[in-house]
Amino acid sequence: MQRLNADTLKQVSARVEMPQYDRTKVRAGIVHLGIGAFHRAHQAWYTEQLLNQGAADWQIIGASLRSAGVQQQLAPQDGLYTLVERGAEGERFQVVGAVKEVLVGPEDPQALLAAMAAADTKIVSLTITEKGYCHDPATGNLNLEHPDIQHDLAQLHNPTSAIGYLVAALRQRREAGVPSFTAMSCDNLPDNGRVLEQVVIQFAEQVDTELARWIQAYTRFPCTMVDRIVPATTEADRAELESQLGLRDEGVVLAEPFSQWVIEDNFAGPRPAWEAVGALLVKDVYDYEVMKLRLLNGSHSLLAYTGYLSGFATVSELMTEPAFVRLCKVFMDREVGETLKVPTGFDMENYKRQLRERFANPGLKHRTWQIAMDGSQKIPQRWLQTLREQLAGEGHIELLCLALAAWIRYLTGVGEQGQAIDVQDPLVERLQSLLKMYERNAPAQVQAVLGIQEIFGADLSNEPRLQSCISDWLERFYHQGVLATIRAAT
Ligand code: NAI
Ligand code: CS2
Repeated sequence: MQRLNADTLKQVSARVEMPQYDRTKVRAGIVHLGIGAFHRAHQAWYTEQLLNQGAADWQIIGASLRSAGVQQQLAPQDGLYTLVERGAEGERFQVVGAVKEVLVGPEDPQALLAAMAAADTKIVSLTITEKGYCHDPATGNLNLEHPDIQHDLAQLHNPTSAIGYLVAALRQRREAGVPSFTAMSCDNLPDNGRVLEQVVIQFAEQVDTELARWIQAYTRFPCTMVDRIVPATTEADRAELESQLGLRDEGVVLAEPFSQWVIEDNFAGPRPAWEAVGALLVKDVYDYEVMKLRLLNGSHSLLAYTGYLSGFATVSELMTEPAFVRLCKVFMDREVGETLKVPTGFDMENYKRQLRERFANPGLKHRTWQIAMDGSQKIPQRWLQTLREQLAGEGHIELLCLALAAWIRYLTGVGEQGQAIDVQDPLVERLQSLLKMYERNAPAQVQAVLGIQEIFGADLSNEPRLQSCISDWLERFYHQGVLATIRAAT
């Protein structure tokens, strides 16, 4: 089967939307670190619409700081890939041309630094996952013990972390008299722009305090709230698209029809007019971020651990089980809803109902295992802030404790039929050795995990109400199983 590329583009079936501009006549003004599935279905998609409207300065140079996988997918396709939107009403196909090329940091760090230091590059955006910020999730401070940070402080000319790349590129720009750029985090972190600014400045202070001052003065770190459910693409997805497209596309990404992007209007220089294609430019992103991280991502993680342990491989599958729909609704309405400030005129009930419909979208096979990844980096912003506010207000914590018990049960790495669970987490060794020490002793396991202050901070580590509530759920999971427990509790 022929491969999608600039030459075969004209063979693609008519029902596929195409780039409406001459890709040889547009320039790259954005470098994106972490060119995974989400970037290609979200930021690149918004930018594609702008290019289709005639914008000429905003093509994207994508970069991976980890593997050459996406470069190997897109380079033979001249950067082209298909975005497939799947919803309950059907699907839509669009070939996206916004990605000019993909660089691989580990293979050629100087090429990537040159692209980031180029005067045409006005924006460096990031989707590097929560763990890519090398920070302490509880405080937001740069983790100076992190091996990538240790490496980059010693060899800044040859960085490995995104933080190292940003500081090295900014140093080159300063030395060359090139104005600074805007560093825009598009990851699911609260105050993501502030977190990025803090770790970049703290890193630069270790290298050169004058450079740190320059970055503070001239670089901008806008916060963003990003939202579109984009599962990892499977081989089955690629094979299915091949028959629909009539061409092989290794870089295809799948997403739900829904998309939202709220951006703090805080840029160092020129920027794309993303507001012309549906993004929201605002003074303050905080309320949008909190609502999305606590309601959508908080529920996603709750359903991922309880669903996976109950034998459900995907979110749409588990949303066919009434007990999970009830669990999700009560969690949203009570545990989370009670802590949210509702923007004036915002229909919160509709937003929550729409979230449950999005979870139930039969067009997407979003694996519970994928969402369950990196819990130690996700849980602080998805559950723990809500928990702190509920504890302070003597409010409801039951289902937040159920969620934490499910996470701990998942971390043991042994499923309810004794099958091994492939737990992916930067702290997996530490977490599993603690749990192994107190095998199936729920109170001791809970106390040990709560004791990890990088995750739980000093306050939650010593919170007695938490200890007993989480242990009760974990006991029930060990004795009755997760699904039976949830059916009985909801
Ligand atoms: P992905 O697995 O397709 O891509 C992850 C990207 O991050 C890859 O380019 C990888 O090389 C890079 N990466 C991973 N660890 C890194 C590290 N330590 N340092 C630097 N780069 C690193 O995942 P996907 O779907 O693109 O998601 C990425 C992030 O986007 C998520 O963690 C989340 O913050 C955000 N996001 C994802 C959504 C989704 O539904 N997939 C929706 C909203 C936000
Ligand atoms: C998911 C998110 O994998 C995960 O952690 O909860 O990627 C989720 O799909 C997005 O935030 C939706 O916008």
